Amino acid sequence: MKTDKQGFIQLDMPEAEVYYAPNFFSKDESNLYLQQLTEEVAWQQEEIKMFGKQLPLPRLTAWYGDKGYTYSGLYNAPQPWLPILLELKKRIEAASGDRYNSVLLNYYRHGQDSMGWHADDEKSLGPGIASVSFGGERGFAFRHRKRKDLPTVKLTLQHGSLLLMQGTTQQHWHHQLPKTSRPIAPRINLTFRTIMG
Ligand SMILES: O=C(O)CCC(=O)C(=O)O
Repeated sequence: MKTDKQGFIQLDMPEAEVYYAPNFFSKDESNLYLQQLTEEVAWQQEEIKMFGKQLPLPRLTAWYGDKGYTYSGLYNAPQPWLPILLELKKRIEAASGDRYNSVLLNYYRHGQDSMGWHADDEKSLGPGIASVSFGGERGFAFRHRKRKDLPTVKLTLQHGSLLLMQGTTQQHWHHQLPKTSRPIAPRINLTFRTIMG
């Protein structure tokens, strides 16, 4: 691992640009953001069609920003930005050098809420994604899409951390947030994105 951007660790991943800042937000700020986001965001229980059945997503979600977005066959109509989301966006843009026009929020109620292996590689998405975590610490993993010789890269996403996925990361790597049987506090994740066009 090497440090490149100030305050970030660069993960050792070929064909990717992934940077992690475990304490991007202070503990006090993080506690406040966690509480405000829990209360202010319009959390929804979405369903997806799998194996011919409508199944609830294993997490609550919300989509805010300038543009709508489709993933896993689900269209997300954008809700207008909340002041707290604009405040977070500004701070993250200053650190990452990218600009975002949308944010997907995920609320993981407990260890059985999760996100399976995927890449955020839709054609309409810009390459820079900034992922912010508040609440219970969860494991997170990257797996190269083709090279089986490369090990899975694992990290723990801390309360108040920022993970930047840039460059060709989504083209070459999948990521996931696995389930855990450990008792775990609720967690909120925000992925700031750029929808093009
Ligand atoms: O909750 C997380 O850290 C993962 C979120 C994620 O992979 C996504 O929104 O695409």
